[in-house]
Amino acid sequence: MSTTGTDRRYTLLGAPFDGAATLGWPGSRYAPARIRQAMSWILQRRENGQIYCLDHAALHPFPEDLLTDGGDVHTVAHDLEATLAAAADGVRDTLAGGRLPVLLGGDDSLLFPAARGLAEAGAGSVAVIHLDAHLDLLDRSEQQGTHSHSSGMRRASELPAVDVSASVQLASRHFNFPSSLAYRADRGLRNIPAAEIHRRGADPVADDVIAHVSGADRVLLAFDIDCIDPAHAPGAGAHEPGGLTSFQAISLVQRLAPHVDAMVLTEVNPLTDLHDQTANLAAYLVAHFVVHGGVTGSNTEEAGEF
Ligand SMILES: [Mn+2]
Repeated sequence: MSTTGTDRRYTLLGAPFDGAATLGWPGSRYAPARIRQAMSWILQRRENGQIYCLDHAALHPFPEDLLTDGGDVHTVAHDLEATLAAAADGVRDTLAGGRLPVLLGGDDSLLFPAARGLAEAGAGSVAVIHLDAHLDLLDRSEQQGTHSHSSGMRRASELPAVDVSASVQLASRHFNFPSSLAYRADRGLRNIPAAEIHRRGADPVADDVIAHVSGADRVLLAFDIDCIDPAHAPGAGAHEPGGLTSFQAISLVQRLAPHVDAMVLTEVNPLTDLHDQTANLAAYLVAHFVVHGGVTGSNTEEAGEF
């Protein structure tokens, strides 16, 4: 079970790389800069080490060092392997320094190094909570190779430390390869499609997920922005209708955050975005992740009556 407590602190790492976006639209290399810019709008609401969360009528601690910017990892545009290694090193080193990484892609090939970095940070098992319209379980193909943005979850699930039966995929929809179904069944990888989240609601699903991953020692939240409906997140690598609303996505992140040890947020694409709508949503997802995961002791009474 991941730790919760009062002293969790986060470091933002950018990975401005979309060289493995072998299908869909490239452009996520521009996301870290745009998400950081959107983040500054949110952070200016801090006062005296606190922020007021209107969703729960609560004051939350937000000390200066709750979220710091560790800069970009050393991506190498022509070298996928070097880029993935740099991202994994960044995640592992951040954890070794006692902080929790928030890795901003970049395309979804970065799921794999995020899982690897979390696995390498210590002994024990890792569960992955994977929010994505797609399964990303492709083994290999001529066009996409073995480590594209369609194979991140497949490669992560092959890491010895990853407990596949404690992992879960959320918000998938439409059609995928029958071989991916066979792989899921073979490995015991759970799937909660978007349709089920729409039926059951985000909070009951989040509670279910928290119970499902509770057997693992550490938990990765792998968030492909295309888990959200293109109406809410047009700046993505692909458009898959029927996705989560921005509210459902924020609700899931708020509830899951205390149980998560690292986050990777991928596929935000400023080149298909509309007035930075998706970069802004991504910044809010990160802000809710660190506010709700980083510190306990929020004071609802102090804020609740006004
Ligand atoms: Mn996807």
